[in-house]
Amino acid sequence: MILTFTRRFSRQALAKPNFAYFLWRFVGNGLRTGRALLSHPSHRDTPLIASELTAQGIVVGPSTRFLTVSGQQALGEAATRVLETSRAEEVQAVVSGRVTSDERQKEFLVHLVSYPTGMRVDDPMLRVAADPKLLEIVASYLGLWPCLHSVAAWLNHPTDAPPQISQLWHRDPEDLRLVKAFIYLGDVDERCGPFTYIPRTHPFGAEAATAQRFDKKKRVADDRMVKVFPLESWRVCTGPANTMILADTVGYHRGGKPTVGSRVLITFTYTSGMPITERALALEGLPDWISSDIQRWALKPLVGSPPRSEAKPKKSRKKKALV
Ligand SMILES: O=C(O)CCC(=O)C(=O)O
Repeated sequence: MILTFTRRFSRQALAKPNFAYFLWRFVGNGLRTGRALLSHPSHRDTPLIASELTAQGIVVGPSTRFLTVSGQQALGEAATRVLETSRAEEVQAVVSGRVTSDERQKEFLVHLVSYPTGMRVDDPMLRVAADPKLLEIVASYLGLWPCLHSVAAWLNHPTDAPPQISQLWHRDPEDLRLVKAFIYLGDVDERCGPFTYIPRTHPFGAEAATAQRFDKKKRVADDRMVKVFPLESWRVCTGPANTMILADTVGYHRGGKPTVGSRVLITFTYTSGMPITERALALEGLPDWISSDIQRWALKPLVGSPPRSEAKPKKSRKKKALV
């Protein structure tokens, strides 16, 4: 029932809280909101990071700023595996153009991981995604304990085609407010297709109302966007390996269009317990390494089928990795 209200606002950044938002936050996600309101941050810099995310819609820094020590160790393991996959013959054949990508839509992207039968609980990517500090930051921004929605690893490579799909400015549809994390596994400069964001165009951001003029179109090209938001206001997220970006991607953003070299990254999406689109991820069980309630709440809905109180989601296409 609540989804009937929230779905109407998918891919829109609310400038002010409305009825659908209150229903979503305090009824649909009432328990998650209560847990967030009653918990105190265990990491000293969480409030500062969350307030930057609240004001700008984006925060960028080295992964050490957002992850606990064990999360950083898990990231090291995950990065080794993903980078190894990115060097596999099948992947390089797509990058060099010898073979066409089996990704029907995004020909500029190779999926490096997939979980058709569910993600293994000992997967290091899951440990990073469920890192307690990262979850605490996301919870502090959303004002509710989040749920992990998706996990992916991509290799973006140059193509001859003009910018398309996620390479054009857009808003994401998964929830009324959400957080996406991107972790670069290699250095990313202007030529590798950095993630780019227009600060303050996220829900309740200072530019949310101004940016609504683009909302009739699903995708917007640079030449239109620049007329309202000048180049200097764009946040172009270049950075060395291990640069981590947290962004509410309901705010306007666009993805990499590499011109030289490729970009390898890991990405996670966090939503409320009542997302608008279907979770693309299932877990074989609840990991035994979980040490806190916030982790349990982030992962439990992914085990088996979603509980009734959680989303009754819209269909989304499952991604298939090449290797
Ligand atoms: O490729 C990127 O940098 C961003 C991808 C994107 O637009 C998205 O995840 O919504």
